[in-house]
Amino acid sequence: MKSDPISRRQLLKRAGALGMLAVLERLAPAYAWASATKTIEPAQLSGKVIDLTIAETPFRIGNRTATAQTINGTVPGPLIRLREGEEVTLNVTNRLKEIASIHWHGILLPAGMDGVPGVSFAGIRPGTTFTYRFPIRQHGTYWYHSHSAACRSSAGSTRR
Ligand SMILES: [Cu+2]
Repeated sequence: MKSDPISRRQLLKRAGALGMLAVLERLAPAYAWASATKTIEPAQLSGKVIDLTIAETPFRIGNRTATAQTINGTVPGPLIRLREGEEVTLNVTNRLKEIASIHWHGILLPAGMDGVPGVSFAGIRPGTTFTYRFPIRQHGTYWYHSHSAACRSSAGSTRR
C-alpha cells in the first residue's frame, strides 16, 4: 500500500507555522522564548514609575513585511514587577491610530484606572499618554491586556 505523501498544501501549512514561530521568537520578549541552549534574561520592568508604549512594530517573514501590535516593542509585553504597599505610576503612551487601553486584570483599582474605553475611563487617544496611578494592595501574579478592539496581552506580578 502506498503511503500518503505530504501534499503541497500541507507542506506550505507546516512551513507557514514554522515561519510564524520564527517571527514570534523575534517579537517575543526574552522571558517568552523557549530555548534549551540559552540562558534567558527575562525582560522585566519594576519600580514606582513604569513607561509603556503601545505601537505597531514591523517584522519580516521572508520577503514580506507585516506589523504586530506591541508593548515596548514585544509580544507579549514586558513582565512588570510591582511591590505590595507601594503606589505605582504607569505612563502608557499610545502610538496606534486608534484608542487603546490596558486592563490590569484582577488588580484592585480605583475607578477610572481601568475598563473599556468610554465606560469608566475615556481610553488613551492616539498620540497621547495616560497615567495610571494606583496603590498595590495585593500580591500575586496577574496579567494585563487590552480592552480595546484588538487583543494583546502580557503577564505581570506583584510581590509582598
Ligand atoms: Cu481583564
